[in-house]
Amino acid sequence: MKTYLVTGAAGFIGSNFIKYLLHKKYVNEDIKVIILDALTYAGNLGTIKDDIDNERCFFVKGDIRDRELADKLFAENDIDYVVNFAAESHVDRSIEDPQLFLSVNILGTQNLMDAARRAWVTGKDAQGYPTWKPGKRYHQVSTDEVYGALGQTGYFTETTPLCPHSPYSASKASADFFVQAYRDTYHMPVSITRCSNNYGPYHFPEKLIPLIINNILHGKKLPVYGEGLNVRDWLYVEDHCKAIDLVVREGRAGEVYNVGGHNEMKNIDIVKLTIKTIHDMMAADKNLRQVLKKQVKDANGDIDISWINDSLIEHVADRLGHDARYAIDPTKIKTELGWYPETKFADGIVKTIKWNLENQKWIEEVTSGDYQKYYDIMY
Ligand code: NAD
Ligand code: TDX
Repeated sequence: MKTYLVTGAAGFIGSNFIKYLLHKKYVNEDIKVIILDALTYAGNLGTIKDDIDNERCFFVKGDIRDRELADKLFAENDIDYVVNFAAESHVDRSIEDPQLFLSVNILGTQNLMDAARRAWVTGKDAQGYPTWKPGKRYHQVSTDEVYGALGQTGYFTETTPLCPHSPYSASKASADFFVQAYRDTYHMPVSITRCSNNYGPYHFPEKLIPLIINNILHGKKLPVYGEGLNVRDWLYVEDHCKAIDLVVREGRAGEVYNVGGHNEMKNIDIVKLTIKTIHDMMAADKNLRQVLKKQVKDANGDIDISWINDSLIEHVADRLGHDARYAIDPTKIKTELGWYPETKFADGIVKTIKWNLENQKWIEEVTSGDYQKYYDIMY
């Protein structure tokens, strides 16, 4: 029996992670998952409501910065693994409100590690280092953005020096430094994964791919920052979840593992591909056109889709401090743990678009409220 404390599991990657654990990987095994999530604008209980059964999966609404709550969770449960997804995750928002990112991403991480430390330390060794209950692991879900930006060639490896540029990546890098400081100072059993850009189901439509899909459905312009030449390395979310699960269970304590699928693409190419894929899917299946919010009839009385083309693209002001290129070298996790990306981008993008078309209720839920207000300010 293993007990996970998974923070931020009402968000994009965390929700995919708990679904993977509960319904795909450990279906017949006795695991317990405790979710801790503050349900910010990015956390949606609807995403995980069917997973919370109060037998294997429990939900607690709360803030990772809350010391009393963290201690209570450790006191009431024999937690084996902490997997920390909870974070403010959007670079553009970090430019508007850096302090929130500092507070949640750094202090939250440190608070969780301290609670784990209070619960898991058993005594001291001869040198005065804490000794730890066996089999415990604190895992930090980090990002390739902590490494900064690459030129046209080269890859981030685990030994690339951290050189963050945005308030978001600075906060994530600081959190990583704290995790490594707890490893070195207290010999805490920790691990870190640094992953490239994820895409897939339950991706909040403020991020590039779901934003583009959502805007096309509404017949809105598609904002591309600058020339759209910045490169991101895209990985299907379930492949990231598998990597985290492997590292938590089988990865060496104290280590960093980079996660990425060697799938580098320019933003403009992602946007054009998304436009073409939606157009072609709707051309092949008239029923799919019903999902369009902007419905114009063509000469035959069918829903017109001829306007779904590259003319929707609008080049807008560039992001401040926009990192030119990210690219991950995943050799370490491949050779040590046998991980590899199972979903090819050509398949993953079709699955993702299909999921968005079929889950309009979810999109409507998350784009109301706070997100809508934010959207109005930004665009
Ligand atoms: P997300 O914004 O979709 O979800 C974040 C979740 O954290 C939400 O459910 C939110 O309610 C919760 N949360 C925020 N502040 C909290 C707080 N103070 N206390 C408790 N819960 C809080 O983010 P995501 O895209 O799923 O990213 C998850 C993690 O993975 C983040 O740490 C991010 O840095 C990292 N990451 C993301 C990507 C990516 O492409 N999205 C890539 C690499 C790493
Ligand atoms: O409207 C847009 N237009 C645009 O051109 C948006 C929202 C983005 N972009 C560009 C900026 C980036 O170069 O597209 C690229 C991807 O942008 P985001 O989806 O905002 O992702 P990014 O900034 O790369 O960060 C993501 O990947 C790494 C996640 O949000 C982070 O949490 C993760 O660490």
